[in-house]
Amino acid sequence: MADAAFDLVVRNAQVATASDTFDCDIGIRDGRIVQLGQALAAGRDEYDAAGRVVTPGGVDAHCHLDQPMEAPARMADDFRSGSRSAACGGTTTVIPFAAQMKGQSLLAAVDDYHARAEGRAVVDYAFHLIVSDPTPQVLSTELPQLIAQGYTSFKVYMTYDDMKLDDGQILDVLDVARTHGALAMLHAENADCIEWLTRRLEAAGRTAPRYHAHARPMLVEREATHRAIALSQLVDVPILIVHVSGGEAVEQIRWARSHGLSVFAETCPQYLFLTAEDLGIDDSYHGARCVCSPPPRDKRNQQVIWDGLSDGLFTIFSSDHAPFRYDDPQGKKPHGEEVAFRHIPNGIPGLETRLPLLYSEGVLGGRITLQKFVELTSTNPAKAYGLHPRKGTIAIGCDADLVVWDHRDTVVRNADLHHAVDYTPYEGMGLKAWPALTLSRGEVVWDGRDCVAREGRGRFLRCGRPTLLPQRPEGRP
Ligand code: DUC
Ligand code: ZN
Ligand code: ZN
Repeated sequence: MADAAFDLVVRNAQVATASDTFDCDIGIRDGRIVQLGQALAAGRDEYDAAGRVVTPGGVDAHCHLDQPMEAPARMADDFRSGSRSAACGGTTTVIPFAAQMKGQSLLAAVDDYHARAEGRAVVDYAFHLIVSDPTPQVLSTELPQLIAQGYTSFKVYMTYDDMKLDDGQILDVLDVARTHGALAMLHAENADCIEWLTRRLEAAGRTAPRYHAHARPMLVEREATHRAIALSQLVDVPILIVHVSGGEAVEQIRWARSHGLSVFAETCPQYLFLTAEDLGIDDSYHGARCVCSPPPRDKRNQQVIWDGLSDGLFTIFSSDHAPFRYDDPQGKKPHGEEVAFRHIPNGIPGLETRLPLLYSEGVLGGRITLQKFVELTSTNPAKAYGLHPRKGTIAIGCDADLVVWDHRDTVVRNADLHHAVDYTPYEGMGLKAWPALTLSRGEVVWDGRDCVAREGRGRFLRCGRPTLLPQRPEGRP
């Protein structure tokens, strides 16, 4: 059909956005949504969604892909396998981290990360920065330059020896965020408390994976969350606390909100579906699979996280996909050894399962509305990182990034996933839905059976200013 009005029409969709649900056909041309309505004209291609729920493609605003690591650790997923896995789970935009090593220029870190992504990604991607060495050159020149070029968010660590900043350094980078309109993401755990506890556990011979959770109790997250809030208040700049794991951190954030502070929060599937027991109830090494930071807590804390998702405490739901193979000398068994918990690479895979888990257990489980699901997984991350409205919604003019949902019983099996990790923490879990189709800029990237995307088709996205808050008029301090 040479002169069809549309390249593709998705018919009979039950469209869900962060605010509405409506039945319509979706007309797509040149990768964008160009018409929404009933009985649209024929397209060159047609897909009958047959009354199925259609949501905007997911925006996974916290994932780690091919991030340079200290040997022997190596991330299992590069931009190819990671973005394929994303597409198959309904995610059409990923925002991993260009990480500065101490002593390295931030510009060099970004150049290196582009080289890792180019020609490999199958869905669109933007970069956050990780600032681990805020030298005068970085603060005065590199960071402002990168923010202006579309890298408008950066992560700051309060723990991890190779990444952490002290309070004075955090104040310095928050000040840059304020001046240049960037969003700072904070990893809030108290490094000195963790080190002190780790040494005591080691002295007592308690080095099995499960002790990772003992070394990072809720208290160390609560204290750092409080401190991060205070630092942002001092500078008068919004912040986003990433991967919030439980009640005591949530209480700090509620306190900040009740005092009118712009403190945003993100949580992740592991804090809804895993507990510290998944790190082991005895000294076996299997629990290394679920070693991540902050660690999963308990059932009571899971409920606090669910409550925060439904009542607006959380703004963003991300995977924190940090892919390390279990049975691998570059993964959870460094040099092939079962090591003390301090040496186990932190992180679990979750790019592909993020949306199906929350859709099944949250929306179909009656815990959150469909609108809230879209808001948390797509619209808000797109707004927070300046990608909205191109990404994160279904409206005329947006990129045609769409997920058609199939409501069917399925069981999570790592063998069915597309990442390069040799396990999923959710193996055997029964779900009620999975994407039947994922479109990225109008192209099918997941057809319900296979990833059919061409390697390298994913485009780099320059981020604008965060639009979660009313914008200050230009030039006003
Ligand atoms: N914790 C992080 O801070 N990043 C990656 C994975 C993890 O567990
Ligand atoms: Zn982190
Ligand atoms: Zn992370």
